Amino acid sequence: MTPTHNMRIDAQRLWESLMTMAEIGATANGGCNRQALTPEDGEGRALFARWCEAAGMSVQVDGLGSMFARLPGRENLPPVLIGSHLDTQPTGGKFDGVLGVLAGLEVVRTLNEAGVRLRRPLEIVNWTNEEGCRFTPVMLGSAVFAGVLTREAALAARSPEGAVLADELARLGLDAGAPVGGRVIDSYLELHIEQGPVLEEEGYDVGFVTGGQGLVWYDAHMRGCEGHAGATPMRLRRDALAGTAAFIGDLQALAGRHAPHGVATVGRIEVTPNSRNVVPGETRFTIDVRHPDADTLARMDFEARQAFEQRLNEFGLDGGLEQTSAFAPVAFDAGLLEIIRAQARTLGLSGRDIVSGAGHDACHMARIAPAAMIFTPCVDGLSHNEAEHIHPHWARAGADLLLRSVLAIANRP
Ligand code: HGY
Ligand code: MN
Ligand code: MN
Repeated sequence: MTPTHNMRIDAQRLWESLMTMAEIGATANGGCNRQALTPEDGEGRALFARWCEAAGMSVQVDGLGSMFARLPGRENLPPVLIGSHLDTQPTGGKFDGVLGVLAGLEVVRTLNEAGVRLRRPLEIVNWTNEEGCRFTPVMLGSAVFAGVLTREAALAARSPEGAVLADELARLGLDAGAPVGGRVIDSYLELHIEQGPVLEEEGYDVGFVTGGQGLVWYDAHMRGCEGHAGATPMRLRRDALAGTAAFIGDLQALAGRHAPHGVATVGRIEVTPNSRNVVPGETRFTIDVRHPDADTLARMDFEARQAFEQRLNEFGLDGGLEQTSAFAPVAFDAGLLEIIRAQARTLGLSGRDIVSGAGHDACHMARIAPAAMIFTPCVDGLSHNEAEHIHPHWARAGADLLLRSVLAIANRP
């Protein structure tokens, strides 16, 4: 048996697995479109399951379709979970989420080759609907597992096209009746690309993620009066899109007032009737506001709502804001982070503490067990973009650190 203190993953095999998975839902511009519970997601899930079974793991699927590939331990103790997600944005990249799931598989493949049996069982997780773009809320599978969201609310979630999550599970042959969560886990680790510019700009191999920022999502609509684009004088208009555009400007100013960490985004907008010579009567749009400090996030929530009401009045509109996702900033486990930093030192990897700008399943898991994350840099900090890219040596460094951290954590007394 290989001594564990100098074990490393097989970087070529990991890269090949990443590229094979990226072929599923591949887009013309080099990205991936495997939105949650679509046929493409189903294909990716099936491939992952085949790989896990070939590596000697048994795969369980919970009532929301989250997958748990289990490697038994020497002792029947609560398992260490390592995972992330295989679902992507519609114009997503090859690595967001996928790196964490397939690096977990690579850890098991490496342990098997070395004949190493961990003290605690290990489970690799593929969480359902992490992205939140097809179904809201974001990080839905881990939210129900962690008791942050009810199973009923999750099963009833509807996509913008009207698909219901429960029906999409059934269509993929997944059993919505299977249990979700409610079991003791030892700890949770997630490897993920940073999705921002810091680690690459500062030249670090890895990031020790100390926490995740808080987030509030809203669905908003503004309603005015459709009219003739030529004959309707400006003074008589109730233009829903003009009001929305002014509010979007307010959100930019809101983030600026709470710089450098405050962010605000309108990512999706529908205009009715969306005709070039009709004054828009209605808009429906999404809002995403985030900050690492809870009080500041609450302040941003208040200011956003205030600006929304002011613009409704100013443009003679009615409308509303419905909060659809919200979670507070979260701190990851100091003990796990110390183990990860120590393992990075033995691997000779340079790293720094960093707070995650993106939300991750680890943010929910931290509410029920010690959790921590490892980041790799990504090229130009780009993610949620088909050009998302990491260098193979970054994938190697992150996966090596995940392996060594798993060995230390799963075998600790
Ligand atoms: O929105 C997020 O932070 C994550 O990418 N789902
Ligand atoms: Mn992700
Ligand atoms: Mn993402």
